[in-house]
Amino acid sequence: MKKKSGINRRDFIFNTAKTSIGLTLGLSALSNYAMANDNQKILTTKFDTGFDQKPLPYAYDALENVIDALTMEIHYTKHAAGYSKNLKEAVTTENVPLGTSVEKILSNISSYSTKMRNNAGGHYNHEMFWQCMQPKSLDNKPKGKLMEAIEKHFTSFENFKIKFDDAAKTRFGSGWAWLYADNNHNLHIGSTPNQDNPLMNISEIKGFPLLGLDVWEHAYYLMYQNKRAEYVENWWKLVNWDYVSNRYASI
Ligand code: MN3
Repeated sequence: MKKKSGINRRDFIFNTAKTSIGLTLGLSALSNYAMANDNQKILTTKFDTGFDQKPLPYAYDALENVIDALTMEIHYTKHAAGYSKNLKEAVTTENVPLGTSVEKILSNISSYSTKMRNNAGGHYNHEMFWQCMQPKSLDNKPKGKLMEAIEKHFTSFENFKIKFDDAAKTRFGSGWAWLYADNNHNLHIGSTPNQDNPLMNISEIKGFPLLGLDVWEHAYYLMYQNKRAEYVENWWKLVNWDYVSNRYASI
């Protein structure tokens, strides 16, 4: 993986511009500007999320035995559809400039309403979640550079799964478990409450999400009831590692 170090000419010009803007607008404006631009680096990927739902990449019943068809249908057509609809409403009400991406909104989410936070997060998380899964395969493991990075950061794939499972099982109430990368491509595991995610400037964990697991009860309750751990364990059979690898390669 390429690492960026030192100050090149472009950074120098950019930082100089930042300083002049800081002098004009005052220090708090400077720190907001700097924060938005630090996040920007990691947001510029080919995985930009639109405001509308993309079609589900498989049938509702394609994940049966791990996630039942009715759960998938309600999850996609009711819960996730609601986040997309409410996000678009919030974008209109809060006069978000035309052309602003969902990612950009998330990176500056502290400037918006709770409605925006819940629904921009909800929409982004679900659009990613559907792609993170595929009909189950037998030997389901990451390959290549992603596997190397997982082994480097978590010792082994098994150890990585234990840590991720722990993040998913111990998230109290509703939320998400994440594998995410920081700007130096180091991998981390963590969880967020509700529909928050690591792209949000208010999140305790920050970075680019590579793999996300929905641990809201609506994601598993019909089949697993209170047994979240069983859902999490079964869910590994569905992970679309090619998609996760592509996200990793995009940063
Ligand atoms: Mn959900």
